[in-house]
Amino acid sequence: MISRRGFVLGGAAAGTLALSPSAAGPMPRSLDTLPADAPVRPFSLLAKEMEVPLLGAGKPATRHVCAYNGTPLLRVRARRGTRLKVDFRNQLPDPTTVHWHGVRVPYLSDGVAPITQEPIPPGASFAYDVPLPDPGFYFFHPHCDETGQVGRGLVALLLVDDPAEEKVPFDLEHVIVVKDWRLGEDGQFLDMFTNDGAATAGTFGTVRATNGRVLPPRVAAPAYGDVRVRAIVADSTRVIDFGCDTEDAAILACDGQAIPPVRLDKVPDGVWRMGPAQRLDVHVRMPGPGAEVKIYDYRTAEPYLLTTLVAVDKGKKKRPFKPLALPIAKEVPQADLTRAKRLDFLVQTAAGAIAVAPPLPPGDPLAKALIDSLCVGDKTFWAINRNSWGAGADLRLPPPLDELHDGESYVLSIANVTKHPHPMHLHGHIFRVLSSSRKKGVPQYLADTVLVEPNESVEIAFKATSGDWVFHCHILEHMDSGLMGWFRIT
Ligand SMILES: [Cu+2]
Repeated sequence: MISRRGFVLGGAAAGTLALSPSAAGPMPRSLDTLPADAPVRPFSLLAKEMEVPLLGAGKPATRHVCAYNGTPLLRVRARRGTRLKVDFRNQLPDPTTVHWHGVRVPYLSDGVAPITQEPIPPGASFAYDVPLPDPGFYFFHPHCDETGQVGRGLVALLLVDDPAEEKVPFDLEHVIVVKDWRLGEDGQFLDMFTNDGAATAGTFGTVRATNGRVLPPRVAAPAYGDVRVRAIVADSTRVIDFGCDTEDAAILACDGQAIPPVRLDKVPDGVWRMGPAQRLDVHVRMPGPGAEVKIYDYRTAEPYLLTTLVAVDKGKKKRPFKPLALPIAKEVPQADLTRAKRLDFLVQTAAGAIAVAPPLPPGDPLAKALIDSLCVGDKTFWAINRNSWGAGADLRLPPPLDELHDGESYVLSIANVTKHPHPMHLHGHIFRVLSSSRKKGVPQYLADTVLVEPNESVEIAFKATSGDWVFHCHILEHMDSGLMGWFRIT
């Protein structure tokens, strides 16, 4: 089998040159985002399967949970301005890569197979150069069989601290990772990709969980104290309406990028809608001793409890609520809107089966192995401006959505003409969400992922950085069934 797969990989490299991004002309320069003398932190990272009692004690443990460094939903902290020198080893039974979501890395460290690197085979290693120029709340995950590996838990948080934040006097930080598990009654994983799901809102987990556990956390916090709640939707499918049952709460950052605080009760419906990959920092002021603050996902018919904060007397006195602002980072390149070029993109359903280029029929086991080894799905349901990411036996890389220029400013208009929301993620950039055709009264904010709802169009602006960068939906089955394109920026 190994030699057969080896043959397939070799055949792919030799036979389908159109898959290589170099077919689109000379590769762009991979630009560093920190000075060469920035402090370096060596970081060993290992991806491996393990057995974890996801359903709790007394229930069957789940096999084939994927984790980094032996810890499902691992948390990594680093200081802004540090360079992570990542020594990554793949001990999974399948190829993988590591993508540093939201981090402005040189594009050759972006982890997108087959655009920026080949998939890392089982047993192999890869060195990632990960400068951390901006403070924020990031995460990392594979960009190869993403639906399957992320679905089985291969996600880690990356919290990049700014020394200036240490002066903001929070009493407690609480992280909420929204990620369901897709398990059968025997506690074992079900298929993550289903045709019905991929063609609609995505395939949901069967068990809801917060921070990997079925029981929502109950956390003690000082009465009248200030809690920094940091929420991430690490699920492949679920969209939530983040909210809480106190009026003393304010949004401080979106996707880890600070904004002037916005009281949660001042945004429409008092909730912040977040799709897969989106993050939110919220300041919650605790009530008096013994009282509780409940944080919910209000999107489901019955609000789903994400966390209970329990106020414990620590001698703090009651005082009026005033949101604690986070320092606003200055390093993120900003678009010049007076000179920005406008580009229009339509997120749509695929017109139908696309032409199959290479000669292997889809049922052929070699074609299946080829697909597995090259990190593409085998169905096409979605498209951007009529282009679908290569799927099935169609291993051609689509042409770039556009060729942009390093240092120039762009406004992207993204219109969703499908019946489902799509959280659209642009790699390598932190963009400004300028406006929405549907959400009024929402301030502009910086982000790396923006939720575009049915019949909505949003405008985002960014200053382009050299590289080959993908732009895709973060409902992972949508991405795996066509909803991805790429920009070549030179
Ligand atoms: Cu989508």
